[in-house]
Amino acid sequence: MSTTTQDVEPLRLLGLEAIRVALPLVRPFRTSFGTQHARDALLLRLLARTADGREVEGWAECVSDDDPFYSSEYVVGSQDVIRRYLAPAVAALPGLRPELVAPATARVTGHRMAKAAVETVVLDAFLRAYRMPLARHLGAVRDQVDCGVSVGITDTVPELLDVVGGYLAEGYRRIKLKIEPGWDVEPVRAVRERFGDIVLQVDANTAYTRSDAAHLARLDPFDLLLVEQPLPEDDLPGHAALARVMRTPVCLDESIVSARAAADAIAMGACSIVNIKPGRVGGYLEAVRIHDVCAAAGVPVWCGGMLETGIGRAANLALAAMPGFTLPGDTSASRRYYTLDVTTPFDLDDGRLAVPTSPGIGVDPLPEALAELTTSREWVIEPR
Ligand code: SMG
Ligand code: MG
Repeated sequence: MSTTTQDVEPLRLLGLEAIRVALPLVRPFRTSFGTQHARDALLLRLLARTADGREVEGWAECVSDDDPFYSSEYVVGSQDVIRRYLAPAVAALPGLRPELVAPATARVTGHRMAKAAVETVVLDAFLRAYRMPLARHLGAVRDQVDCGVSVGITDTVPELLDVVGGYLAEGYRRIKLKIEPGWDVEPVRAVRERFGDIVLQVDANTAYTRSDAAHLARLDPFDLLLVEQPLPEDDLPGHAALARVMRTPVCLDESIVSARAAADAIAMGACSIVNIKPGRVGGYLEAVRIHDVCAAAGVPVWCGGMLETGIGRAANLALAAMPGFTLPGDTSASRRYYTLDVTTPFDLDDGRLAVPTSPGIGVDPLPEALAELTTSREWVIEPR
């Protein structure tokens, strides 16, 4: 993996803009922690100058939600910590390089989604400056990736079957059902019975406790690919105990906040599969380290999703093209989320999305769409 940029000149920071965009979801997304109707997303736009005097732009998306329910981060807080702490720390660097961002911001505890956005906007500008696509920089081995889709909780089982049937007709290669206590064995049974041998998995978003182990083991007869994050984020021993009583492989999402967390979870038998979300772990550089830890341990990984706009989605597709990403991700087509996205939409082709090939993340916002969706713009570092 060539994830360092030591061999090229750093950039000089000219300005950093925080742009908030509001995107209504095509259908509400219900999980064990609530129902989302829209995304209030934070985009970052970096202006920088190369050593040889060229001006370059970088783009990134912060994946925090409106509310601190999936994680402790939320979009207003992310923008605030970027404004007060992260951007000034980066602006104080003598020169900008992606791998300097994490050390420069390490004094700030947590706020990984905000840190990821800041690191990614530097990474994007840097790779654009040197005309290197992110996928190639990360060591991608494929030019398209297998896509799954995450299906929210519905009011009734027939409604769920309609939604799943629609996604299968669109070509998705894997279905993930959100579950919670009271919505688990029956919907899984119904989907398995109706659609037969599809690739099927479930995600509980921490909704169960250790005492639910015997109940969760009732999912075993349905041959699920995995059960994602059944227990609280900080309960690795509980996941290890659950993995001993369930046949279904345990996959972790919320618990995996770093490469060290991944190594620990694997070593203690708390998971046998890992969902990698760059935002949750502080950025693409840490995501690559998690990929490498998992690959060394023979643990398959897949790319999670945070209802990203095309800006975040483009970068995730580059990550998902790395060799260890052997399972379909939550990298769904743009139209599964939004009727109008900030970039040219990503469309499914035979259940796959193409990995962008242009420099950096490989996509730009469409000016008209961006203007229509924007709710506020703020220079967190005034342009100079
Ligand atoms: O981007 O398709 C997507 C969403 C995938 O289910 C998804 N994400 O726990 O994995 C997860 C959830 C959390 C995010 S909901 C905002
Ligand atoms: Mg999850």
